Amino acid sequence: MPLSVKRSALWSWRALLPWAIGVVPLVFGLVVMNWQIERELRASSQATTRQVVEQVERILDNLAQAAQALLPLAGRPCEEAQLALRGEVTRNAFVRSTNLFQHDTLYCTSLFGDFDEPVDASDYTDGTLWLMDGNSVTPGHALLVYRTSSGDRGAISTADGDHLVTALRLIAPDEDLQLRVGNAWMGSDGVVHHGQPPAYPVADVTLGSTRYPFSVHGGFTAAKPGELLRSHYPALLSLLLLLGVVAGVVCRWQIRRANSPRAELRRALEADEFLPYFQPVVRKGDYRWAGAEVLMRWNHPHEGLVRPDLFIPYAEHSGQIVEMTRALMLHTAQSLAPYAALLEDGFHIGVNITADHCRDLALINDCQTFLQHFPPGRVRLTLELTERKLIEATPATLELFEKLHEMGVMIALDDFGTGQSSLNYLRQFKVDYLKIDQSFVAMIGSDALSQHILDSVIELSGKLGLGIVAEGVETETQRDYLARHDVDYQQGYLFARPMPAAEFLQALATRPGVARLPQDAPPEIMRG
Ligand code: G
Ligand code: MN
Repeated sequence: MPLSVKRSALWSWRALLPWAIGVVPLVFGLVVMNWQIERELRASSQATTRQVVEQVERILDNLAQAAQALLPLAGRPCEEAQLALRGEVTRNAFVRSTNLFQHDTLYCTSLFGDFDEPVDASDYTDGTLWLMDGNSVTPGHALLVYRTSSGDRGAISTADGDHLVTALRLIAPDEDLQLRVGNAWMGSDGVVHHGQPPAYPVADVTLGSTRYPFSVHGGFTAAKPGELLRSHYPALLSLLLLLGVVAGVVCRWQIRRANSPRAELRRALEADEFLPYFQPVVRKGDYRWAGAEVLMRWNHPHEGLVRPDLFIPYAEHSGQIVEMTRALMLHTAQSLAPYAALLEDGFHIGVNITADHCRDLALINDCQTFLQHFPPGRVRLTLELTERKLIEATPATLELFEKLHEMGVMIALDDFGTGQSSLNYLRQFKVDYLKIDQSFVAMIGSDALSQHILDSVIELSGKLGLGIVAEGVETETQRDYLARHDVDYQQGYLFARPMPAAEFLQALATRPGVARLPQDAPPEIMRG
């Protein structure tokens, strides 16, 4: 219901709110799912690092067992010990080679027997463990070396790097894992590096062994949570998307509903924003005020005073016009009744009524309530029915109009000449007045055909004994023409524009020649 020409901004909060509400479930869901995925990844990372630690400890248990068994042989001649060295290699699944050393020299190996190579205890973390990137037998191939000693003698056992790679790869194929020994580390590609290993962006976990000086480091790449989200939660994601759409649509619908003409009119009715304006109707001859037409105005909190043609069509369409008219009649009675003394006896009060209002006998009550505010005979209530939307002549409506007549309520056919009422219609409803539409009055002196219609209407009303009111009188030429043709009443800007109740009462009180002088009128309207 546009009440003014200004348009609301395209991207107002009303347009944006449904989108914002629609996005909420998705964002909220994504945050929760992301949190859930990170928790799962961390738990998985913790479990896999523990498994890898256990597997590497198992390998080292093999190495330690072999080395411990050989330790008593350290210092003995190689030919004496060689068979025992080979025996340990054969018995232990993970042991690739066994060696003996004395005085920092490796002097006996399971592969070559007698040997001569320096051994540096500082290569070993805690003197025990060394992650080598290769030796003379297999250069560039990782080796895990275990060392145990007693005094300056000791035994060394080695495990092939392939066992470590297998552990890293098989336990967690889709997780990145590293084995760290001192300054050296190895990824699942089997290459040994030195220095600080890279940290993992997601679920970075480091777990050290309690029994051997190594640790296992696990985690995931930054892309992992996104991959999981897409592969694990497609149904949940679609559900969230659907929820978002539903929430957005519901929100939009609610906003529309709250801003619908119906809701806005209901609010205005409850806030009592519909006011009566009064336009005097003057009598032929002396042009004194014989009555007034009540015209509805909407005192809108933001739009100011709104003209009825901008909202009456909506009110008629929604059926709210009946309640609005009822409120307007009450308002009118309440503002005029205290100053009833200012009105001549038989002062006409014209109220515009829509066809919907004539559906049942409630209109009788409304008229009674209105008239009860005034001393008997002080006002003549006239119901103005527009000729554009005629009331159907049913037994119920005919009964209604019969009753209205008995109460002394008059009927005026508004905008006469614009519709198509028949003589029969005028008779059936016992119409008292015809209000000639202002378009005909405007043609006085100019349009020959309209003037002919005007003359015919005046003549017809005379023959039918109907009173006649000319609307929209703006010039003295029009006024005088209508006076010459014996039109009973005139209404228009020439005499007065529609005005609020206070101004109307003020004018009534101060006009010269008002029949009844307002001795009994309260003083506030006499001022100004
Ligand atoms: O349809 P109905 O006759 O009830 O409405 C009267 C309408 O005519 C109101 O909108 C009122 O403001 C308007 N009106 C009253 N007098 C004049 C007038 O002299 N000239 C014009 N143009 N409009 C008028
Ligand atoms: Mn009217």
